[in-house]
Amino acid sequence: MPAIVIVGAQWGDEGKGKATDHLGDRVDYVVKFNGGNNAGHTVVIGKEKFALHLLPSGILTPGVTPVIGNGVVVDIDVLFQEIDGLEARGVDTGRLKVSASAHVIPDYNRTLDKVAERFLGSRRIGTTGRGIGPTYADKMNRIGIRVQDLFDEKILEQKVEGALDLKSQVLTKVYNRRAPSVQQTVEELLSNAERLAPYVCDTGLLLGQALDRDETLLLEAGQATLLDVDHGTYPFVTSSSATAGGACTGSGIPPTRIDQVIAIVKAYTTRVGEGPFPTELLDADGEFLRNAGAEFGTTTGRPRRCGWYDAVIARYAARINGVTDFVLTKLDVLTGIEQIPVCVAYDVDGVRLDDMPVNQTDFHHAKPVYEFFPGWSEDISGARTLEDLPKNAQSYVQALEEMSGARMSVVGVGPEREQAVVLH
Ligand code: 2SA
Ligand code: GDP
Ligand code: MG
Repeated sequence: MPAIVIVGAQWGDEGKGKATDHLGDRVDYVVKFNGGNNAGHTVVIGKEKFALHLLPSGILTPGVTPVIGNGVVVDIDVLFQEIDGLEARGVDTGRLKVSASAHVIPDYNRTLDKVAERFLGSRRIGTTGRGIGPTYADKMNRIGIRVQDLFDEKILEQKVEGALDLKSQVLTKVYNRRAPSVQQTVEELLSNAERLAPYVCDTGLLLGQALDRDETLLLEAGQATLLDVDHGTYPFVTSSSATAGGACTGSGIPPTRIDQVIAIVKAYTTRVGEGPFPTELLDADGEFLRNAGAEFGTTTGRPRRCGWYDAVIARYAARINGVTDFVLTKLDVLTGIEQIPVCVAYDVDGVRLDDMPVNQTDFHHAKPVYEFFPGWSEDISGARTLEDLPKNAQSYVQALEEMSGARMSVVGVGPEREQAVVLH
């Protein structure tokens, strides 16, 4: 059986962690294929709340093998902080596998991320400051440090020297910061290498063999479609491939082995960081969504920008990712709103567009064309079947399905594992 991909359809924080955890007991491997500890996935199990950053959400399911794929960038200190935190709460993390080809985040890249943002001023991206962008830049620039380099000190020294030859100039001449010495960086990277060694392997081979044995893989994206470096709202994106295509390059699984692509989409929209957001609400409605949906960054605590559901974006995500199923989350947050606006198209300087504009400037000018749907006031957090939902909530889900380009298979009605209506 299959390889299933889970992606975010919007700008992240759609509830991918909960969805991955929900599928956890039906899969053998959960693979994180992009991003790093910029991600924040919240999983609520009974009274316990877990915030995962670098570890795949499957770490919480006994029997599942969690895998950090080659497409991930790894902050080794954060990795062990997370492992220690989970172990202290009784979670067994011993099955974790880490790709030998994943890149590591040296301290100089955290510094560069933060100072570059300050330097950019009003043109900043609003990054999480975790060194993600500079580390992917190094990967593409072929001066990155990989997990496997930590196990050969001579090679590591050569690679750090090569990287610092270029990066020291930027740190000192452009940003007026002190550059670390080669030895300092080597020591920093080696400090946890011995502890890391037992987790490291050829994860592509491991996953390929698992597929040959008919085992099930869940490939879990960090961030989301509109934060993807190719398909997102560039330059206001993260620096990795967060769409379904990235699941292949970031894990070593070929496209022909992917059977299902599930996109997680919120019943409204949020974004954290800078960049265009056509349905953003800067009024009391936005405040209502932020409070009712507890929309604050899982990693940085930043308040998330909130707006209505955008069907243009959902259709785009369906197309780019080849979505087979949507999981619609946080429907419960809309309870109590009399008329729910949904963006069905954009008005760009007087022209109606049903698809994402090709040009970024047009996207900055896009004004939402709204249709309105009657709301409901009943508490829906206990609903488990479609019939348990009020008629207007059923119609809202149906309308979103019709305009979003794929079927809605699950509807989330609360943060807990079992708070979901399964439709297919
Ligand atoms: P980066 O740090 O280079 O990846 O930032 C680039 C952009 O990507 C956005 N980004 C995110 N957006 C939503 N959620 C993310 N994870 C955390 C969460 C965020 C947090 O789950 O809440 O805690 O603030 C995430 N990670 C990156 C980022 O805001 C920039 O717009
Ligand atoms: P991710 O990055 O996509 O995994 O999402 P986050 O964990 O950053 O943010 C999603 C938040 O919504 C988390 O706090 C989840 O516990 C919560 N959540 C997920 N699904 C639902 C739902 O259906 N209803 C409500 N009220 N909260 C949900
Ligand atoms: Mg998140």
